[in-house]
Order: sequence, then structure tokens, then C-alpha cells
Amino acid sequence: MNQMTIASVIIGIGMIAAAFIATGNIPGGGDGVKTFNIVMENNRYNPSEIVATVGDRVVINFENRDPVSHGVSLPQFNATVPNGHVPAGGTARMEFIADRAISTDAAVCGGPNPSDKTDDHGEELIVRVLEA
Ligand SMILES: [Cu+2]
Repeated sequence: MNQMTIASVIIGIGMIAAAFIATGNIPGGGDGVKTFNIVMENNRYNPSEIVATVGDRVVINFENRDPVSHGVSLPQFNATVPNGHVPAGGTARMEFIADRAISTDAAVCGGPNPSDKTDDHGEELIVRVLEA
């Protein structure tokens, strides 16, 4: 390689590194995007627990295979799905910035109050956000 080629390679590597830094998607960092695909079936969620790190943008894609709708909500992050529930046989997406550490249950079939489990189908979706 001549000196021009070497210089081009170095510039190219620098631009790739700058792109990673600009998007925040540094592999192994706590400030990336975490995507989870969760299947709702027989009133259970699979997986039933997800873990993220403070600073992550969290995307959850739900697929509900049950004949009833399931409510999900994370009021701590002002996050829910359209109309507050994943429709029977349907899909929905929830997205939020995990801006604080927490361990909670996002399954809220009891209604708008997450602590009201009187109408719960029995499912759990434990959401844990760990300190960066
Ligand atoms: Cu439910």
C-alpha cells in the first residue's frame, strides 16, 4: 500500500468509529437500544422478565396469541401500548427510555392502576433496569 491508501484506510476507520459514537450504539455500552420480542400465550409472557441498563432505549414487540387482550404499562417511564392493551390475536409495540433503575411488573390486566390485580389474568412481565 502506498501512503495515500494507508491514509484513506485510517480516515475510513475514523469515520466508522465516529458513527458509532454519534448514534450511541457502542457495542457493550449501556446507552444502546435493547429490543425484546415477547409472546403472550396461555396468560403467560415469554420471556416473562427483561433486563436493561439505565440509559437504554427499550423497544418491546408484543405478540398476543390469546383470545383475550392483555394490558401492559410502565407508568414510571410513561410507557404503554396503543389503547393500553395488546389486542387478542394481535401485536403491539412499546418503547421508552430507561432513565432510572427499577424492578417492577409491567403486566396490568387489572386496569389503569398497576397495583390493582383484581382482574389479573395471572401473567407477569418483570422489567428490571440496572444501574449503568
Ligand atoms: Cu392479561
